[in-house]
Amino acid sequence: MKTVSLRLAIGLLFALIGIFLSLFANARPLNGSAIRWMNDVTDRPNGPFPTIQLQQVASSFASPVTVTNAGDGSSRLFIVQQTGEIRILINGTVLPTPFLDIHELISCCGEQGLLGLAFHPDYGSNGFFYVYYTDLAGDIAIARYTVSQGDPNVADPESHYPILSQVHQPFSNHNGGQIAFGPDRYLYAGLGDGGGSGDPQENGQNLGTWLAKILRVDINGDDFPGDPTRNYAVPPDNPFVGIPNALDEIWAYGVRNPWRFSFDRGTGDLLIGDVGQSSWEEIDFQPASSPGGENYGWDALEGMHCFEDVPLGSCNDFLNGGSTLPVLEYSHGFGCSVTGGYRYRGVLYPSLRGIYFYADLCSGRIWGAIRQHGGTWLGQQLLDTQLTVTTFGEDEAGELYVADYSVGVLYKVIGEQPTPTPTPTVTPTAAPTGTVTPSPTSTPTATATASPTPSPRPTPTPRFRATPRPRPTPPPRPGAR
Ligand SMILES: [Ca+2]
Ligand SMILES: [Ca+2]
Ligand SMILES: [Ca+2]
Repeated sequence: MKTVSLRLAIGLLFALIGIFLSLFANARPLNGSAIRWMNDVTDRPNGPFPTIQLQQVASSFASPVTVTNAGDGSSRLFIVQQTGEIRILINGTVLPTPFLDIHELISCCGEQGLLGLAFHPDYGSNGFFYVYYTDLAGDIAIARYTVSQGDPNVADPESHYPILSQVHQPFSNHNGGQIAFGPDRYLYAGLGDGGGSGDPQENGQNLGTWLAKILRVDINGDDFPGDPTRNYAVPPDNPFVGIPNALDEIWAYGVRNPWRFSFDRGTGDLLIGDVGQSSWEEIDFQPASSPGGENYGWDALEGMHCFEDVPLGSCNDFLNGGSTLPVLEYSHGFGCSVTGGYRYRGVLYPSLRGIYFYADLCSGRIWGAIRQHGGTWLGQQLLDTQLTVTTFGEDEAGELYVADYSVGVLYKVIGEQPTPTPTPTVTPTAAPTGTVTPSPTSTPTATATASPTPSPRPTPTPRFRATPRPRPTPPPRPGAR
């Protein structure tokens, strides 16, 4: 009898340890800091691709170009309007007063305007956030603002503090526009090649300019006390620090117009949607372990194809190890301008986990991509919409959103509902009385939502299919010519 009790006790102990471990394994970081990195996320296994739907969550935005969250546990979404305002969506309601309105400071629109927004990783305590815009002269500016003292839903308009100003933009197109904090808490900014067509100034391969680059700066310092247009420090491990004729702020180069990029909140990897010229759109991948310095090939290459072979024959070097080729590309038979998105790390739709979402601005097609074992990526069209997708966005929990530029509607990306886990049946132990205990939980009914998407086809990246679909081209095409 004593042995049995001991075995029971040991068994119980192991069961408790098991329950504790499983709880721990399933624990997700809570809201409250802007960036949550989970290094234990493994790559999603091969397929199958999920079906998705879009669910409208808000409307009446004017030209939305960025959607993000503050990471402060407030569950708010911040929607950037190209015209210069940041709107707040909370509990399904768009607040009437903008969080910030800087329309008087910006040039707009076309490819110009207020283009990017990122919250400081410690926003909850310091109230700092950063905006990326084209100034009245059409040049690139990144500035910091601070939330107001009295109202968490209104920023202090007087708190303008330049981070990087007056970056000369020779043409009105290819202004880049994405800013985001990386897992290293540095601020990354994507700048276009300066515009025009075919990179006329050859900025892509020129390390002496910030144009056509991903920059990486430390916004918590100022290495240039005598320069009011530069208020940041250079991370000492930036790849070109100490290299002659190369600017210290450069993290990666050879991009044409990296309109939207994102860090995978699961792995810290960087995924860049780089808008092509007239034939190929691409997604570039940089692992979190990268020390930086990647050359993404523009303008020798457009996607995985020769673009400007100068000097003659040099293009082959770019194709054969001399540059970092995209992991995904598609031809202009499927659109005209890629909108890079996010890798889904939310909780509501397990079928979407690990899928990288991206879209085309002109065709409205939305793709999902899976990173396969070995590191290659497989893309699959998930929806063919009539939307003008300027941006994706993540809320604090990692759920994904898509903005339609033309009519100003925000949608949530919806996956298949997970099958409800049946409630474990508790076997009643010899009920002493005859009372009937009602079942504690009635199993929720799974609402089977009919998906309008065609069933997933095992087609590889869309570059192999070419069925152009005529559709009026809406503005702004981030990098049309
Ligand atoms: Ca050129
Ligand atoms: Ca300074
Ligand atoms: Ca490229």
